[in-house]
Parts: sequence; C-alpha cells; structure tokens
Amino acid sequence: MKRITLRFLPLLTAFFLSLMPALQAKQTGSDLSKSNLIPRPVTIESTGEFFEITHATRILLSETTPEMQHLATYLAGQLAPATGFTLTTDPSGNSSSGDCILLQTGKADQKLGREGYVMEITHGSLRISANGPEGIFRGIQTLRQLLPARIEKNEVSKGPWKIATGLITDFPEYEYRGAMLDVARHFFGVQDVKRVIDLIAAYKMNVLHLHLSDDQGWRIEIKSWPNLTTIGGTTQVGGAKGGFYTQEEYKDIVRYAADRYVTIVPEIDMPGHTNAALASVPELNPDNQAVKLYTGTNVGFSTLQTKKEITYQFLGDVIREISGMTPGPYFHVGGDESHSTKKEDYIPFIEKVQDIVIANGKTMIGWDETALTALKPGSIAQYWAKAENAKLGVSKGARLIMSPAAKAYLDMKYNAKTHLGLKWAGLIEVDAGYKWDPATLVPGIGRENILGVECPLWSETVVTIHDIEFLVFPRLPGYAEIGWTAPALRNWDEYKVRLGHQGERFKAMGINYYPSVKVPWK
Ligand code: TNX
Repeated sequence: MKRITLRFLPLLTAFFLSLMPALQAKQTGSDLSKSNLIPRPVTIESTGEFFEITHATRILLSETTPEMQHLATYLAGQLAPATGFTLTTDPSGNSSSGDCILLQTGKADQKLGREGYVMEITHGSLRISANGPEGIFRGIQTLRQLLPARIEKNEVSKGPWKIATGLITDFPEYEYRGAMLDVARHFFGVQDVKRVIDLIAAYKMNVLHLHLSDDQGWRIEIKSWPNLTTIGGTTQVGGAKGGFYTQEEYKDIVRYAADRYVTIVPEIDMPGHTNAALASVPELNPDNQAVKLYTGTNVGFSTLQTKKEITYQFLGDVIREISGMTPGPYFHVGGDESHSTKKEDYIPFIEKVQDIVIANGKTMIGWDETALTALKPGSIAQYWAKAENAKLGVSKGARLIMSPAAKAYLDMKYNAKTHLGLKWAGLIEVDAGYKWDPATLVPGIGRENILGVECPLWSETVVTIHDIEFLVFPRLPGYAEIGWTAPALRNWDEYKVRLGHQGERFKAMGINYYPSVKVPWK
C-alpha cells in the first residue's frame, strides 16, 4: 500500500500542481473575462495570473511628448489617493525588468482608430497600446475598473492592488458619445461641471454638451454684450440667484474636459428659448423694450426677431466669441420648440445662423426641428422628439445624434415615485434606458446615418450636484455602453450583473445614485 502511494506521488503532485492556477483563479477572482467592465470591451482573453501594482511599479512611456507625460501624471494621480503610492514616471525606462505599466503609442492596429486600445496584462507588466494618447486615456479608464472598487476612494485603502492577466482589445462603435447638462434652468458652477466631466469620462464618454442659454438664464459671459450675464445671468427657475461662467471659467472647463479627451459642445438656444437674452438686450425685442426675467418652467413663448438686422449682429458676436474659446468642432444652435416663431421665419433664420456658424469654422448641430431647413453638408441634427424630422434630416444628408426623449432623457423619472425629474416623455427605469439600439430604433434610420448617442439632463427640477447624480446614475453607464459597445455584445440580463458590480464603485466615488430594484447590486 505504502509503496504504491509513493510510486504515484510524483504523478499525483503533478496533477494537483496543474490544477493550481485554476484553483487560485477561483479563490481570488483572477479571471479577466469576469471583470464586469462598463462599457463592455470588444474582446477579453484571460490567462489566469495576476499583475500587482505596488509602490515600486514604474509608469513607462514609449514617447516622451508633453501630452504623454501628462497622461502618466494623470494615471499616477488616479492611483495615488487610495493606494498611497507615488508612482514614478520613467520616460526612457526599460520594461524588460518588469513591475511596470507601459503606455505605448503608435504602431497599433489601425482598426483601433483614434480611441481604441489594446491592454496586455502579464504577471510582470501591464501594457496599454494605442494609436495615440486618446486611446491610452480610454485604456486607463479600463485599468481603473480592473482594480478593486476601493481604488476610487479618496483615502488610503488596503491593497493588494491586483489585476487579472490577459488581453483586452477595445474600440468604440460610435465616435460621438455624450451627455448634456442644462445649466440654464438651474445654474451649476465650475466645480460641479468638472465633477460631471470626470464621471462621464470614467465611462469613456467623449462629449459634454452644455445648454448655456434658455428663457430662465444666460450663463456665458459675452464681452460685446455684457448685459446678457449682468441681467440675464442673475436668476433661475424658482427665482433663486442664478450665475454664469466668465470667459476665463469657460476656458478652464474646456481645458479640464480636453485633458480628459472630452469635447465641450456649447449650445445657445434660438430663436425660441431666448427670454433671458430678450430681458437683457432691449433692441432684440420688436418694440425695443426689454421683457421681464422669467423663472417658471413653460416653453415656447419667446422668440428672437428674425427680421431685425440687430438680431444677426448680436448672434454674430455671440457665436464668434464662444467659437473662439471652443477648440471642439461643433456649435449647437438649439432650434427646438420655437412655437412663437412663424415657420416661414424660422427656416431662413436657421439658414442664416448656419452660415454664421460655418463662417466661424464650426459644424452646426441643431435639435431635430432644424431638419426643416436647408442643411449644409456636414450639419448635424439631434433627434429628440420627431422621427419625421430625423428622417428628413437624413434625406438631406445630415448625420444624427440620437437622444430619443423616451429612452435617453436623464431628466425623466425612474418611476412614478421618483422625487426629481419630469415624466412628459415617460418613466425611464434603468432597464428601459439600456434596452434600445440607436441603429434600429427608427425605421429608415440606420447605423450609417448616426454620428452617436447623447443623454441630456434638463434641469427644471435639478438644483444641486446631488440631484444631478441621482438622475444620472445608474443610467449613464448604460448610455455610455450603447455608444461604445456594438449591439451584438449587449444584452440587459448580462449587463445588469456588471452594473450591479459598479455599485461599490459609485459608493467609493461618493455618487448619490438611485438604487434601482432592477439591478442585482453587489
Ligand atoms: C424639452 S428637449 C425641451 C427642453 C426641456 C425638456 C424637459 C428639447 C430640445 N427641449 O426645453 O427642458 O423638454 O424634459
């Protein structure tokens, strides 16, 4: 008996040793394919080991441009508060000795495009490669989600900081993946906007559309028309003190966004939604008499004078000043719900404004009503309400941003009891917000007509950053995934499990989220 056991010992040992990696993987969760990433990447392969970030891990760069150095600093800054590590960046460092995170640009697969990346994680190193810095930045967001949720805390937490090994290849479905914040109905300061930028960038969104003017407030300093903010910026819905961004503050927001590869799209809504401008500039009114400031929530009662020359002089100045501070390619002219503008006036008005936008080097975006006009090549329509308008836009060669109110409006209540939000477009539970495909939603509109997806947050009922977070989370990661992940890789039953795991990240980030019963929270 004894002799038999001894004879088989080497074989038995070999057998158990061969099981070790699998056992280890089970016990400690080192299966990269089970990492609950949002948005879901294109492919993930696991190799069953670990990479560990320690105080000695170095961040290496394949090229030492200021932009790449900046990204290395950003990465170290993301990891510092929770780990307590001050990771060093070693520009010319050699990766062969291991224990490094390598950020490598150039020579990546063309199919990754500008934003895609490949992440190769081995026991000794983690490498993110991409065609340029933008892809590296998106990859860093994946790296954050591969670490334990407590990496998002603002205080030092216990390690170890292990990441499962394997290979991720990832790139986006749509090039425009955005959120919108209405800072006109209620004003939100620079710090709040930066918080929103950080939160959307964590889910690989790349656009923040700012709704900068409406009946209730004008929120951006225009040097040639100072009354817009000294009068039009003073109040908000409900009558409390409003606010506005100075040009320096706006530039600061734009820079902060650019550092996170987020494009700011400024919107000045016109010819309707203009009461704040009409209250600030008497000459914009038919009788040259300024109207009163407005703090209610009705829509459709105001209009610019489409036949007055001063209107275009005014808009020329506004569009020039804002465009000059906006590096992104877009200028949004609103154009929605202009119920007090005659259709025969609306059409030539938008066409004139389109020319001004183009003359300032920008591409025009307008809400879907602008599809009624003669759109120039390149102009973009944002579908929110009328499929007929969206199809008309497509027939004129416009590309679409998909923001269907009934699916993608962040200001719609989750259910009848939600204390914030509106319900005119319906209730949008977390599953309903996720279960749609922009490319099949409207018959006659296909993938090729769509530039991307945007989820707008209108702020009639939203007063604080706390309120913003409650309506934005947990729906926003779903819109981010609709924009990033191909429809074949998306289904609610699988997504909800990944979303459930994000709950602990929301907590670590201090996000005031809606704990929907539809989601199996971890
Ligand atoms: C419609 S969406 C509007 C906004 C409101 C929003 C409230 C759009 C282009 N216009 O003026 O704030 O509904 O959900």
